Amino acid sequence: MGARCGFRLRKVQNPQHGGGRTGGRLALARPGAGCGCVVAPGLGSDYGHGMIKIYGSPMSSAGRCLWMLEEVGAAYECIEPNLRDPEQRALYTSEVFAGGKVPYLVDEDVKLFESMAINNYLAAKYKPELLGSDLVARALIDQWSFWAISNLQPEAIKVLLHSSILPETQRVAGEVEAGRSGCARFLAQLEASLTHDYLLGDQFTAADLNCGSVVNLASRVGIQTGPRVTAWLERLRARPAYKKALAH
Ligand SMILES: N[C@@H](CCC(=O)N[C@@H](CS)C(=O)NCC(=O)O)C(=O)O
Repeated sequence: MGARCGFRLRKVQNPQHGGGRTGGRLALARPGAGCGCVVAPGLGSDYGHGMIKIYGSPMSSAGRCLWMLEEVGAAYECIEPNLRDPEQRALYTSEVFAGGKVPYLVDEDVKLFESMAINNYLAAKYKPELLGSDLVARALIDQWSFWAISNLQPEAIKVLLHSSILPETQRVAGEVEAGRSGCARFLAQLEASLTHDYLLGDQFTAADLNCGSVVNLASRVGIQTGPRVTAWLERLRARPAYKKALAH
């Protein structure tokens, strides 16, 4: 039923905060709706009270939140709405997240959008060491997270949109070039800053995950990275949490 609606649900119970790991698909029936099975967005599933719900697919901005959920070992269910489907879009935006964007996190009474904010919340709740040990470390983590999402990501998305996502008639070659050159500028800055294994030194922190998820996107759309950034990205991709969340 879920497949017919394009709605997918994956449940993950991590050992640290909730048991073994399982997976599945689910759609909840609601009479009267058109597609045979009707998603009941955000109203919960049979999968247990109190489990974090994260809306969005690994290929979207929610991917970095799935990676963080795996890093911290929280139990969660991942709901993948198809926001291109008008019926699902209408349901989700009216009943779950008014902004119409994923990721969206529901943790009992806590409801959050914006992937970086979600990640810092998850780290603070389950694995505070990922946010560094002092004020300056925390500021640097914010710095790299905001830098990545406000500088690098728009350039990488420009390349993605105008090289593959938009219909061919709407693609503008100049935008691809502009995006490539923007990425090159920011990645040169990152290359010069990466003097250790990780952004803040020898320890992996939320800065690496948040920034790395954006560099990963740039790399996936064919942007070249320098030797330090390439080695750092390989280090991040080798993490078990990255593999569980994103490498499929
Ligand atoms: N800055 C936001 C970006 C959210 C965003 O743009 N999400 C996209 C998917 S990657 C989305 O939901 N698009 C659907 C739409 O705009 O209708 C974040 O990092 O959470």
